[in-house]
Amino acid sequence: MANVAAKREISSAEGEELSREAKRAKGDDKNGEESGNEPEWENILSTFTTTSVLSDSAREKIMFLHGKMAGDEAVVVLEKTPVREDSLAELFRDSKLRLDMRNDIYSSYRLQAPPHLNEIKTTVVCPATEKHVKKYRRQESFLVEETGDDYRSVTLPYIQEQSLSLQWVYNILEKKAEAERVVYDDPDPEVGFVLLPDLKWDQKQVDDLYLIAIARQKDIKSLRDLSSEHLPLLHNIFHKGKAAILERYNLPASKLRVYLHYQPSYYHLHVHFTKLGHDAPGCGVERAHLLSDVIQNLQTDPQYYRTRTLWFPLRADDGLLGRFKEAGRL
Ligand code: M7G
Repeated sequence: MANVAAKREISSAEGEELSREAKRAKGDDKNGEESGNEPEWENILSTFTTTSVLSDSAREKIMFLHGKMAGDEAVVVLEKTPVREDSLAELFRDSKLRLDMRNDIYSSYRLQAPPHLNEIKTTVVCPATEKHVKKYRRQESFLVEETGDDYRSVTLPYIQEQSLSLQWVYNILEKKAEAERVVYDDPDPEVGFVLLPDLKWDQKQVDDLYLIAIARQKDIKSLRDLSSEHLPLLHNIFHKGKAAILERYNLPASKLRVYLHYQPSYYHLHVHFTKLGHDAPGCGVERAHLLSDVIQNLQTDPQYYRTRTLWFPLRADDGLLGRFKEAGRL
């Protein structure tokens, strides 16, 4: 039967305490310092040499790098994490400040925080394929119009040849990886799914909550494969996913953006749960399809996503864009 795994200690106390608690998603045991169960420090990046900066943003404080690590191609993403409300007292007490300038009532400092309050979320893909490198390279995008026929004659053959490996998805479904991070697991082979924190979320605060629900059914590549026969699965993900997030993070459904990507990067059905107000990458109208709309559309027309024209952005160097051009569709 379905079960909520490793319930979080986000308190349901009232008032200020509640909002403070709700903002702080304490790390899983694996990440939590108080558990005394932290993984060992390691520096697999000591051998990383940068080939190029794929993209970066000073405002978002993120940098995507392509390079080599012990002879393998690698992509590394470095992202400064937000200041956490629950660490403010420690930050003010234990930091060092160096004055940069003072003028009248204004002053500016460089603050050196204790190292554990100044971490950089680091994502490593190694060995990385050319497709990974392209995924992170800053590129101009083009909006593509795909009819049901285009999907079958252009897109489907391309994704059957070219998709990114789904090994990480199968590892999650078979509990071979990230098992301790799972928030909710419904093992039913038809309507079941695994809900867990997305790779992009460091789980330090609920403000940028990002989870994914991965369907247990293995033969649904994307939105395009959905028909009314999948409604029980979609309802199950929608309702149980929201309930699990309320229970674990104290975040109600009215604060959640629940959607599928089209095109996704990984062709195994999964649903994104992000916090409303958090500008998650890929949550724009050109790529995100609200699960509630998907359900309604399938209720109205069982073959909706197999027949309708769908629009989506593709980067300039995406092979699929080339196929649309060759087919005279762009
Ligand atoms: P997508 O819509 O296929 O593509 O979503 P996108 O990456 O362009 O959004 C796949 C989602 O799975 C993304 O939000 C990824 O951050 C997330 N993801 C990818 N990988 C390889 C992992 C992983 O290994 N573990 C977890 N937990 N999430 C992942």
